Amino acid sequence: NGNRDNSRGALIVLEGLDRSGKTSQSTRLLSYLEQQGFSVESWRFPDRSTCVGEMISSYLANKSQLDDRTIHLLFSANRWEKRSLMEMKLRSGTTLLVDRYSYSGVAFSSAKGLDVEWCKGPEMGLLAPDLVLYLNIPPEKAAERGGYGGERYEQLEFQRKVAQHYKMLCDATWKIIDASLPMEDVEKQLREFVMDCIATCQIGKPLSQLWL
Ligand code: NYM
Repeated sequence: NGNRDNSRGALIVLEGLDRSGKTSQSTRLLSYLEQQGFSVESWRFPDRSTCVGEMISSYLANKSQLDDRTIHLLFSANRWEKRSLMEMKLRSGTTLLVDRYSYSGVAFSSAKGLDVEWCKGPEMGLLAPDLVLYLNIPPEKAAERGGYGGERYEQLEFQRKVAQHYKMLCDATWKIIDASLPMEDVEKQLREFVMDCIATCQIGKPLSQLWL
């Protein structure tokens, strides 16, 4: 880890609709990588532990109202407040598995009708992921999975729009995985992509920035 000059950890992001299985998969990946002896941490956005995160959490629980652009910028600020720690961890050789990132930011806000380019603006300059694992599931199927928790956005009609907006963000760092397959099959595919990605970062792939 971190001994060779440009060796670093990988920035790996999981994205997908609510109930697509991101959180379960990221837990499984974390323990797999730990068992393999990698230095790895599991992160998630929104990070509800900060002041900004508390505002977001209260908005999601419908305990406060904010206009669409304001909440968008708070989600973004919540990533910015973690950027330097993120960079430090990666450079010291720790791989980060991140449950949601800027793609959620843009997909959810633009699904409300905000302009996509406007939504991308505040994300520019955040660290670019080395790999985005998109857990692809039909919105109807996700809705059948044990129901939604009742937070804002957790409604079938809206999730359908989010799915369309996610698709516009897909680039070369994305792997699209069929998340309606059994959990073990999904996990197996994720492991392969992740192991490849970690190896590339260990040999010194440079860190880059998002959407500049
Ligand atoms: N969400 C998440 C956004 O709208 N913008 C963002 O930038 C991020 C990171 O928050 N429905 C939405 C997507 C989810 C909700 O996420 C809470 P989670 O993973 O359920 O805690």
